Amino acid sequence: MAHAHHLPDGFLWGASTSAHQTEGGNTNSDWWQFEHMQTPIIKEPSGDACDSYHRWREDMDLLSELGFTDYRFGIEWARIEPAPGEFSRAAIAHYRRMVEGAQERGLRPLVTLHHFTTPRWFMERGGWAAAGSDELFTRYLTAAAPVYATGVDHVCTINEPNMVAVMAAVQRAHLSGEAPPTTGMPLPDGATTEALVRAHARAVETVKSCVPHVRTGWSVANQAYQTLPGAEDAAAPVRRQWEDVFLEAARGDDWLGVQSYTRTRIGPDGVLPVPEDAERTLSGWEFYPRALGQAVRDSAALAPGVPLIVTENGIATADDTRRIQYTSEALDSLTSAMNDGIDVRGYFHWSALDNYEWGRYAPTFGLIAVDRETFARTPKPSAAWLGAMGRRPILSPREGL
Ligand code: IFM
Repeated sequence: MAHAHHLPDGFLWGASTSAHQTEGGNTNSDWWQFEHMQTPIIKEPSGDACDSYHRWREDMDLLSELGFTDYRFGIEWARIEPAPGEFSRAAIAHYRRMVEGAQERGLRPLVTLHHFTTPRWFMERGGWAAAGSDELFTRYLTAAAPVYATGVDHVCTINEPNMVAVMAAVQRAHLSGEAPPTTGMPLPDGATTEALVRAHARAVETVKSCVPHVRTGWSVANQAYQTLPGAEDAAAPVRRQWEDVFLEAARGDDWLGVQSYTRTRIGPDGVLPVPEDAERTLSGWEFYPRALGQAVRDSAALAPGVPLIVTENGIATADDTRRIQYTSEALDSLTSAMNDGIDVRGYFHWSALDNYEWGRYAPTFGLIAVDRETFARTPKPSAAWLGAMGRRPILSPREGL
């Protein structure tokens, strides 16, 4: 039988957002450009998103009132460095105000430096795989150092590098006219993977040389792979290229971010589709909350001794009772893993707000609803339920999970 689990002192308890998905008007980014191309991936452009570039105070007020003690948000390279080597003091000051605003509200900021979007000029010169990309990234981080100089304990260098490398593979196929894979996603682009691993190592060095006390890490999109008997050969390259190489690159880091939503099953012919009878979420993924417990266990196995932080976990649904059910089961599996000795230091729900889900607004991941016309914010019951645990930091795993 599982026992009530007292969260360790200082356990981070928050919600997550990213710059591009919430700010609106991120016109100088590669994604804005992509959103205005003819591609079936894009159903609608991001437009004003949640207008959080202006309404971030309201977002933070709500999170703090709901009981959260931590907030993960991103800063936007495309705004901070609108042209190569040209830095915006106003954008840096904006993000500095956000850090101070979080502190004033009792929210500890976890700041993401790169979350899928880059300046247009960076993509036009070849993106991550082009020579010198790591140099450019570190130059941006040095210029942005005033943002995280004080009041920030945790910095995430790169969000989901494995998804960035997969998107690079998709883009390459698109440009060269190759047929997209019929099931699942392609393997990550190898050159992009190598460049990101290098960029992360250099970013860690740079951030620490600017602000030595900051704890650096990166956040990997964990797939909770389940290999069916006899499918080991098919699974090996997928697991290695999609996940293990990115987890191994976190060895020696201050922490490793775990982002988990669902599981991925692999059969002898490769990644299997979601079972016919399974409940699917609005993003099309299998409703499988216990993926989180597996995700932290798998991460700990590949990066032994590195403290873990769940930097994203959540569900796209229009039925908030399913969000509560999902999150409650996910937390049960997390606390079971912690009871088994897995070192987890925090949990951030994805997402604080209903936001731009990379091509469309329909998959709503938010604890807080956002009116698409007025931008009015309305916390859902799940927000009060989850936030309250921040004030009463005890999670009770139910039996049998
Ligand atoms: O919205 C994304 C986020 O930007 C990265 N992790 C997964 C989320 C849900 O798809």
